[in-house]
Amino acid sequence: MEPQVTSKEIFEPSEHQHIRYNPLRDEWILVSAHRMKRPWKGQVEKPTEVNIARHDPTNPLCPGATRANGEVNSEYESTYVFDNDFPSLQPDAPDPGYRRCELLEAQFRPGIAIIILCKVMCFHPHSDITLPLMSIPEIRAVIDKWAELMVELGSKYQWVQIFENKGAMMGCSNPHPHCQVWASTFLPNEPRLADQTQRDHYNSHRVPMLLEYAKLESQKKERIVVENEDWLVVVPYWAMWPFQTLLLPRRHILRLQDLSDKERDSLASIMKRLLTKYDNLFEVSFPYSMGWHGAPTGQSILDDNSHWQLHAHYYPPLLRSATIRKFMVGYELLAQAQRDLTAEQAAERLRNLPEVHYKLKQNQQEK
Ligand code: H2U
Repeated sequence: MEPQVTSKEIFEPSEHQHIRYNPLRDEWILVSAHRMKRPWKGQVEKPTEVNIARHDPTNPLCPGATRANGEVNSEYESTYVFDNDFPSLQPDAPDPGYRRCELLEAQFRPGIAIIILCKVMCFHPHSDITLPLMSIPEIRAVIDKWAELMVELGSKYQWVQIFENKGAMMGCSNPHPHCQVWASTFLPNEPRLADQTQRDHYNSHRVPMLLEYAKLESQKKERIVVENEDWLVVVPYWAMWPFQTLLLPRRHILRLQDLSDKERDSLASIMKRLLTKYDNLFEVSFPYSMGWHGAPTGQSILDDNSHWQLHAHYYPPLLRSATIRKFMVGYELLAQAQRDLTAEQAAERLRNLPEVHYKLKQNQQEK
């Protein structure tokens, strides 16, 4: 016999457990916000800030430095892109071909060679700066370079994944501001799933899922962190990570390269505002993994991709302080994702934070 609901209390999402549906991944998240009330005896203090040199000639990502393969970087003054010297693919590795025997399958699309091209893109010549501390024109240069790489690599590769791992906590090996770009001849799992769920939604509603979602969020206003004329950032209803956000355009846009001049400027502005709030939350350079998802490219460019909507995911691991992170362990690994504070509570905390970076405020006070 199934357990029966016996409570006479009125349901409050911030008080009572419930499950929320993630339509992009077709999965459920357990929300148990009452757990935030449990006593916390763990660490809360801030780690001491490490001083990063503005220029270190031995750092392979700096202008003029020599990289692992002996190549010397140019004396770049804005963004700088180079082929990763430690790519996840060896260019001359033998093709496994298509193999299938019962439960052992290699190469999910027969006849399509698995090729991945890995690039590193530096955002700025200085190592002691991060995106929220860069100027709007400097961030705009990053966006323009992203769009350029999407066109260049998208002409050949079906999926171009732009992603930034920020902070040692996210496995980033170098503090110099940079992201990576991996282009592949196949759709990796996450975009393959997002392609399917968005396609299913479009087929039954005739409107792109994330366009409809952005409209809903901009009416409800409960989960918005920052917004402007062209963009909005929400803690999605189905967020897994405590301060996870979703960056969405207000109009239907397939890919980064389709953004207008004005939309690129407003994107630079909203990124700066969001990332400043992130840093201000625990007064630390906020770690995260972020990445762009847009309509597939390569041989898919001529297909009807109306179901796609460009968006960026930000997945930060921190929960309670600059050092206390959320772990996706026990229940998450073995059953399903679970979160303590609700998406609405996380959005409210981020929304109420100042838009002046704490480091700039400190500098002003010291003067
Ligand atoms: P991450 O710290 O986010 O991994 O980025 C640094 C990247 O830079 C990493 O992928 C590459 C590493 O392979 N790299 C080079 O391509 N050449 C070097 O000389 C050092 C680092």
